[in-house]
Amino acid sequence: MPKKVLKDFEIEYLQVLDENGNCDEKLMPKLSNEEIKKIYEMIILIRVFDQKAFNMQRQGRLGTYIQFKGQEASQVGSAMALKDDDFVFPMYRSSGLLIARKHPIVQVLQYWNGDERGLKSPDNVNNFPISIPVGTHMIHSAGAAWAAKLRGTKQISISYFGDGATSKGDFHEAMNFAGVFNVPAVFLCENNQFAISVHRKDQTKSETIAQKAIAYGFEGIQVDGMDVFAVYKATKDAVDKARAGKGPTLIECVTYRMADHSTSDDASRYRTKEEVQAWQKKDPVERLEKYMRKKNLLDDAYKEKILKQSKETIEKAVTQFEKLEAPDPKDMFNYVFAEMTPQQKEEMEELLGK
Ligand SMILES: Cc1ncc(C[n+]2csc(CCOP(=O)(O)OP(=O)(O)O)c2C)c(N)n1
Repeated sequence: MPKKVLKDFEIEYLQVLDENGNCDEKLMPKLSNEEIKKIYEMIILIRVFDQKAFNMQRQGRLGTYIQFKGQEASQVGSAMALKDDDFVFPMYRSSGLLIARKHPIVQVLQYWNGDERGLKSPDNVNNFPISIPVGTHMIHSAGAAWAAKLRGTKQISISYFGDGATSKGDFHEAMNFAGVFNVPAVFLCENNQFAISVHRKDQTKSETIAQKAIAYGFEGIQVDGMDVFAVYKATKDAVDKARAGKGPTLIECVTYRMADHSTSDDASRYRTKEEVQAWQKKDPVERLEKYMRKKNLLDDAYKEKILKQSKETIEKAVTQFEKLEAPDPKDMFNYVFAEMTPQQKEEMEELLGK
């Protein structure tokens, strides 16, 4: 029987910086020393934030929190390749991304304390609200990309989601739509190996997530998601391509969720210490520091200074956050629909003790 040979049935794997901080100069994206330092400083800032937010949740000072430790390079590397007016559709694990996208830290804390005002995007950037429902925002992102195309604005739209989200119909609908209408969309999957306790290998029979793009007629690329230069390069290439009218890209960042799924999870029940330790060796911060030391961009004094500065920035935001007035609980009901449903009215009255 004749066989159909598919073109482009190859999945590129991109790594620029290895675990020992050695860089493949041929693949290294164009970044000035100042830009590399800016990337490093943002990575440290969000790592400090992540730990602080987790600690605050444990101390009862924050309602809930979702850690992104291990995924800093995926979030900062991709954010640095975007323009402020590009559309960004984050997921619940995207706090670091939002901070890298100029979202005030105070507001990120506000959001995790149950105050929806925390998700109001600053006027000068187009950050959409965090999607707690898994994957639903990918469709919105494809739609925003279509709007940008129809308006001819040269904006691109990017959505962030996990490996688990690729099992949702929304992922396939968004990818199909984006392919058919050739919209300027980038789909960025942070494949952190888990959907709560479900391991990546139980999520899909496909060898890679990236290859799923082939079925929708566009390019998929797999990158080392703990290598900030690889993530930056892949995102920049995808974004430039989308802006030039050449359609969508799926980027799979292969990374690891170092922490529990959420503050209500205990990952030690479904994965071994050895597995976590093996991934720790790939840590995005350590390998960037090793690289920067070799290039004389980092020494102990600079490292200490950045850590201290980051802690101060976060502490300042925490102080500001803790002085904020709590939101009115009625807001929960008031702004869902133009008018409250009878059930909402009943729930509100119950909450207010009427
Ligand atoms: C539509 C929907 N279904 C189920 C859930 C419950 N849920 C929360 S997180 C999660 C796992 C998602 O895993 P993945 O997409 O890999 O992202 P990760 O949390 O690993 O970053 C599930 C099933 C949800 N939030 N939304």
